[in-house]
Amino acid sequence: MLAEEFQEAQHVVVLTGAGVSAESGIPTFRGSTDSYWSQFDPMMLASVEGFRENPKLVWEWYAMRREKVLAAQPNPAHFALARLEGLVPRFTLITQNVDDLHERAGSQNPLHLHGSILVTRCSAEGRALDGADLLDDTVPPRCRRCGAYARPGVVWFGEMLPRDVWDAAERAVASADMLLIVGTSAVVHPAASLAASLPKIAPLVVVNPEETEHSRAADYFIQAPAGAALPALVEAAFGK
Ligand code: BV8
Repeated sequence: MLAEEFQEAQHVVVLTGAGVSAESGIPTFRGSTDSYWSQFDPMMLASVEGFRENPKLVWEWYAMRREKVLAAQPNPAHFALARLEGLVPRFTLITQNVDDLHERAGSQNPLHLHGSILVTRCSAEGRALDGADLLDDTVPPRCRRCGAYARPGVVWFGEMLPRDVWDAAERAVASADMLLIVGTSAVVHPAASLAASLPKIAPLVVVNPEETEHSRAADYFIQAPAGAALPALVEAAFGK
């Protein structure tokens, strides 16, 4: 049974997507409810071309999303994963999310495949910029050193993932004896293909209210919201 497999697992790896933050009130990537912004295609807004074509619109979309992240609180799903980390011999959290709710729930150094919405970078130099580095007489603000627009520190469609983070994520899944995939539609690559690195003997557990490519291949599919399913899983396996 799943609870026993959790108790015996030596290295549990978890991959999360926007669904784990849904119960914190952060719209999922494809499920945005916000009227004004739903007129735009997130695939366009979250792309290099989108920023090049309309830097002001893209900057304002991220500013709106950043406000939602700062106003949000971690939910029971985030807290359950933070508890699980201290209950298994080895634990690796990989997230596609650009929010910091895993960290605020107590997870130690999650691997952010797609960067962070809370980081601002120079669009030319790539370096992180803080307030003192910005000329804010334009929208987006500009890098004080080179004059290029500032951009969010996320990985856009058409951009490479940070090599070191991706390699660490692949190595973790390849050495896992259980992979838990929570709250992702499994359509974004290469994140979605991480599951293929899981050793055949290791169970794949998927938590999602909807079916996905991953759930169809799962050994255990828990069709429920993460905020309910994850605390129940940790309680059943460890009584915590
Ligand atoms: C790259 C940061 C090399 C920005 C994001 C191979 C095959 C096909 C396509 C490609 C491929 N390789 C590359 C591509 C192109 C592209 C891609 O994948 N396109 C797809 C969409 C067709 N990938 C890339 O460009 C990647 N780069 O591969 O580099 C390269 C370089 C140049 C040229 C070619 C290749 C870069 C991808 C990174 C994009 N950046 N985020 C930002 O956030 O603004 S991805 C974005 O989508 C978010 O990070 C989000 O997390 C992520 C994935 O979406 P999900 O997390 O799954 O969210 P979604 O809304 O889709 O689903 C939510 C799920 O939660 C649902 O299933 C829902 O049922 C569930 N849910 C809802 N409520 C709950 C819940 N679950 C649990 N509990 C709940 N309560």
